[in-house]
Amino acid sequence: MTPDNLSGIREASQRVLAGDRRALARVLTQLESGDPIAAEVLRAVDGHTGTGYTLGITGPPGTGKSTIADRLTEVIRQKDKTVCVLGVDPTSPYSGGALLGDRIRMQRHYLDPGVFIRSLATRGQMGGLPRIIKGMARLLDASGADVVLIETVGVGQTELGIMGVADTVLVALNPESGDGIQALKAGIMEIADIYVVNKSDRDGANQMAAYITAMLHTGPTPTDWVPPVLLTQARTGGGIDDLWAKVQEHRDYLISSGELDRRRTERRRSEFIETISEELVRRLNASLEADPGLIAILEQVAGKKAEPYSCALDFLASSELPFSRAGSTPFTGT
Ligand SMILES: Nc1nc2c(ncn2[C@@H]2O[C@H](COP(=O)(O)OP(=O)(O)O)[C@@H](O)[C@H]2O)c(=O)[nH]1
Ligand SMILES: [Mg+2]
Repeated sequence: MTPDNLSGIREASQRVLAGDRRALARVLTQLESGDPIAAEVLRAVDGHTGTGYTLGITGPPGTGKSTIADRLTEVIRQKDKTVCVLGVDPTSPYSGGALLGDRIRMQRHYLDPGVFIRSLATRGQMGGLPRIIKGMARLLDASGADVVLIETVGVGQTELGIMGVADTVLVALNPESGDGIQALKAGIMEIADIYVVNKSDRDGANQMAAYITAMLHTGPTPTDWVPPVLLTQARTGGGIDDLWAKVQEHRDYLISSGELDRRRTERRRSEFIETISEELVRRLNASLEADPGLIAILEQVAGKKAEPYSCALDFLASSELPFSRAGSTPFTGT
């Protein structure tokens, strides 16, 4: 880092901590693009994180997650708390932009200095949330957000990632949804702290809620918190006050049981490990294209001049990774 960079980092960090939205937006962009400046800002603001509360909203497409986020924002603002909304949508075709519908809906909050909205298109990234969401949420927290709302779309396994970011996870489903049943079967059960049957103006809302409740009672309940099932009509705002009250209740439960600290501690551990493994894969892929030595080995392996498994282990042993030598017994697949 040059002295220029250092003073830039200091200034950016101070601005983020002061809640400067433009500085915040810039650092988020830097984080997205892998700019090392963002890592330094995260380092600088780390001691100022932990006061914000992170709420994840997930569920199948079209269930009303954005509408719920919009309504919750309204309720939270009425309580004079500040909100940051992070929308994560892998299908969004706009680079770094929101789905048009979301933008229009959230428009009324754009002029409110107590609301910061950001969306993230995860172009083609499969298997869960992009890891940098965690850093983003921490930046928003450091900037003074009382609540960080994160909307993610999907069902089942791809949504498990939200557990790694949010303190409380809401799962939104709809009455008539076969997709709801699918979601439940696909393992979304394990991630919900609160269920929301939205569009309860439609037929079958009570049945859907009863179905979820029944499923909950057959499944294992590993903690004292039994996820409640709430009915909402996000389009008109119905049930949103109750939903926010439940979120508070869950938060209180997490705090009094020590679970909030446990979740957050685990989140930091896994972010560290995930970052290393993701970075290693990224660097490996870069080397596969640029490192003549590695390219030569790869050709030998491909051309049956060398054996892939033993060669991979040899390569690891000869590379400069700190954990590539002693004691690194290879995974044997058993
Ligand atoms: N009937 C009804 N429609 C709703 C309700 N909440 C949201 N919607 C509509 O459902 C559609 C999808 O909502 P959206 O929030 O974009 O869903 P998302 O894809 O889960 O974010 C929109 O047309 C909303 O207006 C509701 O309570 N009742
Ligand atoms: Mg949405």
